[in-house]
Amino acid sequence: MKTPIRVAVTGAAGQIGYSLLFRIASGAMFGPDQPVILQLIEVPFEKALKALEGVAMELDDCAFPLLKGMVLTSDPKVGFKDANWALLVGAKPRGPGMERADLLKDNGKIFTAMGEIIDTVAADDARVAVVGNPANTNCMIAASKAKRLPPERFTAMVRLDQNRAQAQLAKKAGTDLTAVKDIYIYGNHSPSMFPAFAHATIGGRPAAEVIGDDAWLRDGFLSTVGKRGAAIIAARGLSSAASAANALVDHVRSLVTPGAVHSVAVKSNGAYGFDPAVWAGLPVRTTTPGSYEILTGYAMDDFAKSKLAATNRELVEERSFVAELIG
Ligand code: NAX
Repeated sequence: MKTPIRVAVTGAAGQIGYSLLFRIASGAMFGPDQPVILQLIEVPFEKALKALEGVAMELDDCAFPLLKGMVLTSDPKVGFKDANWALLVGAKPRGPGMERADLLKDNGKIFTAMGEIIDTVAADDARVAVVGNPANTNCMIAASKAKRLPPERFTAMVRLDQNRAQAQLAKKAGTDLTAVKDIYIYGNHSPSMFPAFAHATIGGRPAAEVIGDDAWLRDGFLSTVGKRGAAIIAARGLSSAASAANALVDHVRSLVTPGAVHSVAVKSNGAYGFDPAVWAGLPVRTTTPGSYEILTGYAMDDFAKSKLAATNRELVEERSFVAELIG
């Protein structure tokens, strides 16, 4: 039996948490032979902590053989202690009438503190995955506070966008989902993100050739994927949760699987013309478990370049709103 790994999850009593924790404890994230200890972090309010207790009771009731322990806490110093993975799901939601800049600043303060604490108390091999929005910028802020853990350990999730894009291409082409390959997300996790369809293939042929509808690819496809979160809120009355949790399982699973090629928001280091200091969705190949290289060889046409420039502008603007928190 392998040694259990410690997985810290913030926002554990929230919507995504409720779909996520059971998948982690079942082995879907780290594999069927990897025991886990869940370190569940919530805000210090009775309602949230009570709800967290209920979730923990249900986890007990699943009798997952891989679940070797749980820590329930509102103290991040306890929750992140010795964590091998820190999954940052909790964030302050945008309230009515709240400006985007204020949302960025409020979350910036939360992610500043988290970055500092993780850097101080987490395991030496700690990896961080940020889901809480605005995910790219929150991730950049947390990474900026780390002195011990290098920036490449901090990733943000754009996998939900990749999964959405793959599903839409399969639907349009009328093919099985597994026939769609090489669709990667560039830029921000926001409607400005760019799924680079020119590189996608369906059944081994260029997706554009199979679909034969360039206007749809440039317009309907991009807006459907970009506005999918809003469409789900309009239909369900709540934001995406099970699909977001599933995407985080995929994000981490791919990051611990050498050879996997997938979309992750990482420090761009200038790839594809992104500002070197922003965290941008990019195609990466996992090298060793938890480590990756950015794939820089995809050619971009003028249309793609204009989309990359637009999503980069948004990331740079987000960075400017939180400039005083970084560094
Ligand atoms: P919920 O509001 O259901 O749950 C969030 C939970 O986080 C709450 O229980 C809250 O008490 C807790 N929380 C807030 N601040 C915290 C802190 N500082 N420490 C610990 N816990 C804290 O939201 P949910 O639907 O679960 O969504 C969570 C986050 O994911 C949101 O920021 C949301 O915008 C973001 N999303 C990101 C996605 C992505 O692809 N990157 C997609 C789905 C989702 O919208």
